[in-house]
Amino acid sequence: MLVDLDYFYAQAEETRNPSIRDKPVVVCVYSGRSEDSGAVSTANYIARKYGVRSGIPIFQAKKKLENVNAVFLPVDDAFYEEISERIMAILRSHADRFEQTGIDEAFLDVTEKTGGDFQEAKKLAQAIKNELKTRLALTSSIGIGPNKLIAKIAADNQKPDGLTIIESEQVEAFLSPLPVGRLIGVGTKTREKMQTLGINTIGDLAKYDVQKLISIFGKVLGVYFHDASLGLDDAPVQEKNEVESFSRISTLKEDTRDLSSILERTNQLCNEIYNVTLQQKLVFKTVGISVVLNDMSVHTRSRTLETPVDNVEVLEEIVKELFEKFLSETVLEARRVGVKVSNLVKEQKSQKQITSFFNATPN
Ligand code: DGT
Ligand code: CA
Ligand code: CA
Repeated sequence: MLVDLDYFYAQAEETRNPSIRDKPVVVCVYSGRSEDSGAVSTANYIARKYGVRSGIPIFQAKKKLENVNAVFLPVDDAFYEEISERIMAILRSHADRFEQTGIDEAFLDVTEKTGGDFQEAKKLAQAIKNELKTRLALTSSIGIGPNKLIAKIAADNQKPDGLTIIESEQVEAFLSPLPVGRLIGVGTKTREKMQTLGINTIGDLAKYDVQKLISIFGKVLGVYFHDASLGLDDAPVQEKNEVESFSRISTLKEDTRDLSSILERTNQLCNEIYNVTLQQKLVFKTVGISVVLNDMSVHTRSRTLETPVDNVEVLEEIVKELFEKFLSETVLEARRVGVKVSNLVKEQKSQKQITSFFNATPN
């Protein structure tokens, strides 16, 4: 199955401020050049009814939502990553094999635990949706199929809060009316090329002579397009052992610029993160902080070391230095503070911890 969270960044924002749930919510990447320059990252489904989509300019979204009580928010990556980690921990616990493919989506191979029974898989998917809902207040859409290709397309079939099951014998009927662009690997250019060949739907592609496809797109792609149009895919669900970072963020009891009250909180976050890396036998070279100030602006700072940190005191010390420096650059008060470690490597005994600390270079 493929599990994909609905309108992820905007829904994450709704969980920390439920009062915006019944309004259009638009999460934006502000470029900073002028007040409204930048693009929409994502929007909730209420805003989508007004035509707001990922990637459109912010001023266009504002125009579409003129005279509507809409909420525009800046992206807060550290917060979404933290929620993503919690989602993935839940999903992983339900899978025989697990493969995260984006901040808000993952493949779960559940063949063994369901005995290959689609009805069992459906029950499991419903249980996963319920768990995400009760524990994290998030809705998701799940697609179940005989392979990854079908599961992914099935997950997009019904959104938000969808659950679509495509059994082997339903594959052909499911795929054939869909536009070719729904296949992974068929982007705008390929789609246009296929259109000139009279191929509009996946069914058209399935009927197209494979030798002709090969002569046009080359052997590898030609064969792939042909197989994909028939729903054939035998790629395994494979754990990618490359979690890129761990982060935690937390709202302070009150807005403050007092270093010791900030550190009291960040030291807790450091300990939580450190315990996770310890469990997974990982060490890290980059330490970052994030701060939301009382004007709601978001800031990040980081430092990369030459050798990995494998000691919580060193982590706390670097976080302290980053905050000291950051506070000297602003007159505002901090509202939320976060810690993030990245550049993860498998732990090797025999590190010179103190040296690694003195080798610290800012970035
Ligand atoms: P969905 O799955 O259709 O309900 O909506 P989303 O928002 O979850 O869309 P998805 O799964 O494609 O992307 C996950 C997150 O990635 C999304 O919440 C924000 C971010 N994202 C997606 N597309 C864009 C984009 O074009 N620009 C930027 N900056 N971020 C994007
Ligand atoms: Ca999504
Ligand atoms: Ca996604």
